[in-house]
Amino acid sequence: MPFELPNLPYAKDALAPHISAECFDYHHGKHHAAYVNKLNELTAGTPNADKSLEELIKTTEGGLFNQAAQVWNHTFFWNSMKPSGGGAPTGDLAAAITRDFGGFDDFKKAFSAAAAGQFGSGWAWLVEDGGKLAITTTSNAGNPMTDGKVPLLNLDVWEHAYYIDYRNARPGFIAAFLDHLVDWDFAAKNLAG
Ligand code: MN3
Repeated sequence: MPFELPNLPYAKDALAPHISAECFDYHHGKHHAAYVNKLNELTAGTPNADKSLEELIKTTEGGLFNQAAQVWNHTFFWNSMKPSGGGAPTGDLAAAITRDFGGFDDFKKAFSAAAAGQFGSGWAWLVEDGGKLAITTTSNAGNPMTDGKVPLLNLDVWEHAYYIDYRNARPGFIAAFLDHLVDWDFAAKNLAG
């Protein structure tokens, strides 16, 4: 099968108590795996089986887009976090956040509000858009690459991302992501391109 489920970049209990091993059993082991399996079904025996996820995201729509984007979005999300992450970025990324949001606290408020305000299933993103940083949200499987933006980090706000550990309290999950999990080195690497 051309598309494979990547391993988590850390042990499944490494982000506890903020994200539990049980959550990863479902979110990575069931949800992410299902997107990979469905993408393999949809592309089997077609030229799309030889394309990259990025190509599929930029050139398809409907069911095929949904599966390809969800595979990419989840791998990107696992890499947007690390054990003992969170806090403020440093270096060029910190300077860009101050330049474009006014300061790190202003960024946190804006990102939290966007992530909490995404109605229904979707994603919150920090992106680079025409040389400036911006916060955006997408519905369902949406990915800002389709609008020419460069993803720097993302946060899954589908209910399946937090219901095991936070039940309905999405804001608690968002706060844990920003305070304890986000990997600013990953975002800085994406900004540097
Ligand atoms: Mn998810």
